[in-house]
Amino acid sequence: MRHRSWAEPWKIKVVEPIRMTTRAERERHIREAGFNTFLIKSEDVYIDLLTDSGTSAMSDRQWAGMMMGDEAYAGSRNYYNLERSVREIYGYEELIPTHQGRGAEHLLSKLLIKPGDHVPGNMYFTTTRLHQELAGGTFHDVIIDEAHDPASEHPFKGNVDLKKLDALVQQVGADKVPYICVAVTVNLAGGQPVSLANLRAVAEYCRPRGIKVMLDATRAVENSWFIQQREPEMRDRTVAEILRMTCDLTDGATMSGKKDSLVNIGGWLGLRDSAIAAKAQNLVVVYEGLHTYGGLAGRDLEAMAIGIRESVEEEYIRSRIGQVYYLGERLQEAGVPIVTPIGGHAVFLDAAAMLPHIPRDQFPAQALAAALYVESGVRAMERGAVSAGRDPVTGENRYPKLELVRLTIPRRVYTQAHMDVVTESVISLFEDRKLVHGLRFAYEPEYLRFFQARFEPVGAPVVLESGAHAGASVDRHFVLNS
Ligand code: PM9
Repeated sequence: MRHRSWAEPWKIKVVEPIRMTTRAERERHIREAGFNTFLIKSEDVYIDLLTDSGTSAMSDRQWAGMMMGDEAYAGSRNYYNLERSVREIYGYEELIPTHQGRGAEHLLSKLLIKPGDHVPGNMYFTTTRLHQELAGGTFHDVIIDEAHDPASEHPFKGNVDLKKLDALVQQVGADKVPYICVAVTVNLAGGQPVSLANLRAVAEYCRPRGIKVMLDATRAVENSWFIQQREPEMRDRTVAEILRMTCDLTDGATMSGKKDSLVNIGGWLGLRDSAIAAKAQNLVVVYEGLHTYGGLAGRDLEAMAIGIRESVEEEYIRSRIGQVYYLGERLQEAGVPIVTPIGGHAVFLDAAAMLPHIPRDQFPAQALAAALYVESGVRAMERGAVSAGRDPVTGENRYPKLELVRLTIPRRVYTQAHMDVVTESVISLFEDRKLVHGLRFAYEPEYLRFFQARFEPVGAPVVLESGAHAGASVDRHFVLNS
């Protein structure tokens, strides 16, 4: 059959202008930002691939819903609409809204973890692990080894290694393991999915031992699409059915609605156990707001209630991940080292493979993200040693096997032409990669350092001297001296 192109199942109604800067301007901006892309002003970014969190374009239905916000302090109708969406689509009876995902992680960690407990998970996530540690727990990575290998083609690189989980439980005792957190997909492994068979095996292992299974459902819709594509017996199931089957295996979930649910703000904690839910409803008023708004306006609750339903439409999810694949495949064709298989929300550049001349303690991924911005105005994010932070006991830097730069695709925001520009920008940087130099900390905050840290160049020059790039009119010869 002849190949037929696909297109997004929407057309554009409102546009937001973006502006290309000159290379000299970007050189100044990155320096002022301490070589941290989080500290660059959004108006100085051309194509913003920092994150897929809260960056989605909402639909006309969602915007219409925003006008139906019931801003009563208590019992807003939008809360009940959200409750209905979560019950029908995710299947959790008990809903505690929070301002975003980490609000739910905070509540869950405080409720279930006692000091001295151990919490296994399929690779760490920054905010998740921090809340577990702040509650007195110790995180243990029980993901399969393939997840730490950027070149492994394992179709479900997010899977839990049951042997690692069992070894931990044997070592510390099941009574010290309140729950396992299973993230679907696994962000820091490259947006890699977990199979339904694996999650079922985890649940079967945990249930008789009294260990709860908590889902990080942040990108569970995207995970469901991968299950549909890659798990043969799931081929004829809808994404919505697979999502529900996934959640049915778990005791609860934390959710950042800012990703899958196509909203700019919002999250929730979903539970089945009404006794734990009552405690969570009590705790949410301490940290977020009343249990029927959880730190959100009524209009935000409504946008999320609608976004949840839109997120499981087959044509939408196909085009969403299709766009990520479009970018990833163009980069692969050009020989740029990326994490494989391509993930659900982002293409991850393998900075360690691209910049072998930069030692790990000079943060190659941080340097690469800074260089990409200078090269092209494309903003990406470091996902390597800077994100991993320091070990809370030894104070030493943690060096995960993966040292990555994440090109994160916002949902329904950019076109294929933007992806082409990003492709050209990365290829151009790849050709000049030897000109990228390392960084060291100039300022290192205590918590989640990647957000606010500042860096300075090690030696000189730092980033690029030359190279073709998207802003063809700008000066192609510059040096950033330390
Ligand atoms: N993820 C991301 O860009 C935003 C903050 S970190 C730069 O990937 C998972 C799997 C996430 C996540 C946020 C959260 C926290 C929990 N789990 O940002 O608090 O990817 O809504 O969610 C980000 P909130």
